[in-house]
Amino acid sequence: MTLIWNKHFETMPREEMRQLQGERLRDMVERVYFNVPFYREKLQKMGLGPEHIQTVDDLKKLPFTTKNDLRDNYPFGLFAVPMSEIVRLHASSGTTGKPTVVGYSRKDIGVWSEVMARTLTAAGAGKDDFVHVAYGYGLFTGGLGLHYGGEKIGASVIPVSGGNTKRQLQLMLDFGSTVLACTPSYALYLAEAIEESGIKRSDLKLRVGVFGAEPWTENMRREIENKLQIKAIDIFGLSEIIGPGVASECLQQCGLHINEDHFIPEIIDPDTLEVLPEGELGELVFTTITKEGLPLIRYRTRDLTRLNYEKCKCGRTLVRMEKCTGRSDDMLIIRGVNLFPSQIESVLLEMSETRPHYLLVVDRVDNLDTLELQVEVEDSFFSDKISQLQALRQKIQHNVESATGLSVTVKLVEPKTIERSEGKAKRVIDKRVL
Ligand code: DLL
Repeated sequence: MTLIWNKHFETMPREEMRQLQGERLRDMVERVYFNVPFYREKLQKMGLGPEHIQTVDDLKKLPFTTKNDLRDNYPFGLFAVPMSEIVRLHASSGTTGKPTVVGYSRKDIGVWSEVMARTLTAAGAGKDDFVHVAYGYGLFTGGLGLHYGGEKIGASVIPVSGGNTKRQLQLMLDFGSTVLACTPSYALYLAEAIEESGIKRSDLKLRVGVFGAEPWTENMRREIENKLQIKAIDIFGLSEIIGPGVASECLQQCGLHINEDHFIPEIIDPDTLEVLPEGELGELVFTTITKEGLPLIRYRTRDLTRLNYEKCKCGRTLVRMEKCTGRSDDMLIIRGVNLFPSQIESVLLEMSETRPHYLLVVDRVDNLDTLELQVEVEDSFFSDKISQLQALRQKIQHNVESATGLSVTVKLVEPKTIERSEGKAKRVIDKRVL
């Protein structure tokens, strides 16, 4: 049985979809023009007014929006409705100290629940399922996104959140979780924990997993599917656009259907910013056309993928994006948490004992990401007592953790031992084999 949550939009003929997108785009551009000074000024400078945007073909006239624009307007500067209309705030990593803040109106929360209901339905979940949400709850959008979608389809939602693996397994066993929602690396970690715990696979009712928030490969999919004996479905999203629910696979597992009645995708060349033809690999850009709280015009995701407009075997006509495995910037995703090397640099620059010469070594040990920070210490400090170096290590660890939410192993190295580069500094060694 092919399950589709919203047949009307998910199987809409392409011509009709373009028409709808055009109407919604027009309406959205008018809203931001009159409500967001940042966009009004930007459009005015380009000699554009709402009257210039009539159809989807006019999209290419519009300017791009970047994460830096969000940072420059921190925290609420790009919101298009008064704060009294905002019912929820979430945040994700910014490129330096300040996070990227996103706001939702009540209607936005409704749209989010709708696209998450589509996501879960496409993965084969329904009202008889127990959805075990092991994505983090909090400012991260994973936990609450899956939560609202799960409730919307009438499933029994188990809001376990991340961590405490032993308890996760106990609940999975006792409550009979059927749908697992977490990052793919945590799914593998859980699989091994199940093996070690002595719990028999036949005692668990798991059937399917909805995994995302970080890149993962077909190899990793096979490993998860074999180890957990479930179907592993890829789900994609980003906080700026709505959170999870932007795109998701169906049971055919051949590309992620983009909810394009809400988010129009384009693929651009990240260097020339030219729009690329269908099927070419490039950077994914989204324009939100229904969002009220934080509508974004041509937002550059930095994720690399390609689009396929062919109708899927499942019956959906929604455009599909290929599994995303790369980015056009240096953002890392470690245990599902986004990290820009520049965030580490800001922490080190604020401390007098360290120099901003550092190297991040990322690895995956027993399916868990590890992060080591090698950092050069000021000359005067290096000759000091071991206990002082120990205290410094802890201080860096603490500062990095409070700035990024990630635990890190710190290794202090002597001045001038980290390789200098004549061009772009090499800040990261990523040893993970996905
Ligand atoms: O990761 C939202 C999410 C939560 C998606 C739960 C799926 C499941 P952010 O923290 O803002 O939002 O991070 C967004 O994560 O630009 C991609 O680089 C990466 N990403 C998200 N999903 C996938 C995926 C959430 N399925 C950034 N495959 C995005 C590859 C992904 N990368």
